[in-house]
Amino acid sequence: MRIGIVCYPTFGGSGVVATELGLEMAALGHQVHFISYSQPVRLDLFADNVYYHEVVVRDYPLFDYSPYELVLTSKLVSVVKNENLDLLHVHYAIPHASAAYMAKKILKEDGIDLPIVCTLHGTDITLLGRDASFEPVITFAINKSDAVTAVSESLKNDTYNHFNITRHIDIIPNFINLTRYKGLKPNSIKSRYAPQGQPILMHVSNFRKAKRVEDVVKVFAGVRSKMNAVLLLVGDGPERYNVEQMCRQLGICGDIHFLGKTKDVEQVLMNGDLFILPSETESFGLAALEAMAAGMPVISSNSGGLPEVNEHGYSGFISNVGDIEEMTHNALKLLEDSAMMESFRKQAYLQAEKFSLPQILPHYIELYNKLLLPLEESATN
Ligand code: GMT
Repeated sequence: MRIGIVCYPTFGGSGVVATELGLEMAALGHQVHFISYSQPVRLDLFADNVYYHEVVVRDYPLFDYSPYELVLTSKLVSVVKNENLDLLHVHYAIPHASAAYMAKKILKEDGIDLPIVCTLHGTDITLLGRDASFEPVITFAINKSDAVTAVSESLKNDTYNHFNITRHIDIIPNFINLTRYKGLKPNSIKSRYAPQGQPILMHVSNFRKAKRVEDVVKVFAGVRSKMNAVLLLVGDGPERYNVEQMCRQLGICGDIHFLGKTKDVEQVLMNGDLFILPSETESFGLAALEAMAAGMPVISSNSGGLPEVNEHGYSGFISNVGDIEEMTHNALKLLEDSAMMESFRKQAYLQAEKFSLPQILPHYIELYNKLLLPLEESATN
């Protein structure tokens, strides 16, 4: 197959999933073309069968806002034609699905039939998509894609509840490449930030409001009042300043460390004991899955798709959004009982295995084949 993948190149989970999926398809011998405005963080350009096409938006004095979607559409048309792509898989509805639809229509004029797969990731539906300024376009683009997948049952339901969707949506959960974790051991991060061997609590996110990083700090403050521990905050974003302020107010700055963004999240996670993800909305929670792959139990909220990923009482514990008291209680329950912690560590990894690449990848391949088969049949007839 010759597949085009459109994604956001940044640290968000949708970009990570799109990149890992493309790299895996390339490893299986398919030709994969990534199309984005900057090189996706996880993209290995030296891997066989992998190509990258940058969408370059020029500034014209005429425009206050450069029309990225139009430039992307033209790029899609050009890459599909020049590279003979068989299908396009767009990740994140806005604006990728609508740009892909327009590209499809343009290509049709030249007799090219291009199937479009659209994967919904979360904020494109739960946040942006509901905005009246996007809603009609998103509804249309979802209804007109040839296949649509959502990363959790919860996201699928949200999509049906908030949009006038007249088509089938497949659920293909996010996945984890466990080989990235094989052989990794805790490294100097542990001795540097927890020199007395105290437990390390961790949180990884883009520090947006929806992540409720302040709740992470509150849970940590509760834990810290009962035992020696440190909190490592990984990532960066708009809420960081407020969170730093809060640490100062609580007088626990010395035990909270901001590590910033990292490309090496797997290695950092290997040093943690307990992961905290108290999000307000989370269609899946890839960060929780990554933590579990590193053998870390997860204390999370029950929002969106999190209960599908973090099994309560097995890979960790879930609580209502904002229930700091219960999250703190569950965190202490694990941290104070080493036998229980050990079982949960093992169970967290077993839970991650349910979402491992070999479990999930065949669903995408099956979907691609289903879309391509009718085209092959009509070409041979
Ligand atoms: O969480 C974000 O703000 C980023 C966003 C993205 O597009 O990467 O994450 C969404 O997609 C991830 C990958 O499918 C999911 O694991 C996240 O749960 C989802 N975020 C939200 O729903 C808030």
